[in-house]
Amino acid sequence: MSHATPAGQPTTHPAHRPLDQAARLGVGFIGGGFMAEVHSRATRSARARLVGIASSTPTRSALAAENLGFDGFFDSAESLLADDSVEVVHIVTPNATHFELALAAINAGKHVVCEKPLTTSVAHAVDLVAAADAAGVTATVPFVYRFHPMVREARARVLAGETGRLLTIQGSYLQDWLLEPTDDNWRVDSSSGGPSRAFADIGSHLVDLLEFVTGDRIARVQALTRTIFAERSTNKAVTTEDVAAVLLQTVGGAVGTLLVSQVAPGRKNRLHFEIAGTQESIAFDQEDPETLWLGRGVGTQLLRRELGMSDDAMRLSTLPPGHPLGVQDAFNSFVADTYAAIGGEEPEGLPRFEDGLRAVRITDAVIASAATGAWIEIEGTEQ
Ligand code: SOE
Repeated sequence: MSHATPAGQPTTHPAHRPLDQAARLGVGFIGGGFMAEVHSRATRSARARLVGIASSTPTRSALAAENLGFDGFFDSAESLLADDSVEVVHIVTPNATHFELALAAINAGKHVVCEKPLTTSVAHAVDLVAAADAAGVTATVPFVYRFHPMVREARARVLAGETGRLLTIQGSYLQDWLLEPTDDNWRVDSSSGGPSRAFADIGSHLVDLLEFVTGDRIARVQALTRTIFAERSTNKAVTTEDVAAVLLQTVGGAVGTLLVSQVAPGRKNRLHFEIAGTQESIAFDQEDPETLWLGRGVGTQLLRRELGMSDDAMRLSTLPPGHPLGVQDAFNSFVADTYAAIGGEEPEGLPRFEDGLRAVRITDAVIASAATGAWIEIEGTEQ
């Protein structure tokens, strides 16, 4: 590994740091873009060592190491994986590269955090789950919206029977960052993003959250997708969807609808769900994550984060009530729990590769249904 910045300034070698630092988990990143920034803040907050980073070229790796505060950089993913001081690898690269990189990391004996979607095909996600199990490594996927305390509170209410039998689900995840035909990104190109774009990118968070909170499972889906702009500034023959509308049934007998769009004007990152049981409805909005709406025939209320909530909600309340927590805090809690699992603990609700596989299966079913109009069963769902 090189320990120089692009400008040739020396950086601190791990061997020169105080001894107590040596006990900290050594972390390496593959990928140096927007998500690497978010992950690096969480890694630092968990007091792990940012050992080194490998991006697409050595120059980019050096720049990312400098910008994100890593000790150094690696010339390639291979050299990062060969370094013994890297114990856990975060994979924050385009979707289509996840499978090979995650498999190589597992084969090198590393623990892995791999961005969602875990893979761009079901077969590859199945292989990764099997490989991580066989190697006995901790392997997680950042379904970070699970880490908002109020999401845990919603889940606890469902588990405690407060909502009654689940009747309906209404979920949406709306963004507008691809609103204009001039907006473009690697996610738009199926060769880097995979065959699904909007659903794989953000629908995956939505279905993960719905199954996590309700404890029910999506049994079958029927979907319509639309590509609003067949041509964007760089991608001239776009095949991935801007919009997906889904009808669903759960194993428990509930029915529901999902709307996922990356062309919804004014909606920046609005993940919203409302579930209705026989006794209570619960609504959550990711852009206002400190509250839950609790609907009742009589006694409807807006619950703000407060003392005395469920143990799991309190555990993730890293600041006292009245001090709003946001998505970076959720991210920090996810990474802290991943590292705790590596240390032998069993944190509640940690999204692992099996959960990544689950979202890949549902995405695959959505795309298959949109192609034929047929209802598609979600493979691997116990009835
Ligand atoms: C872009 O659509 C994106 O950054 C997603 O990739 C993230 O998973 C989501 O949390 C926010 O939007």
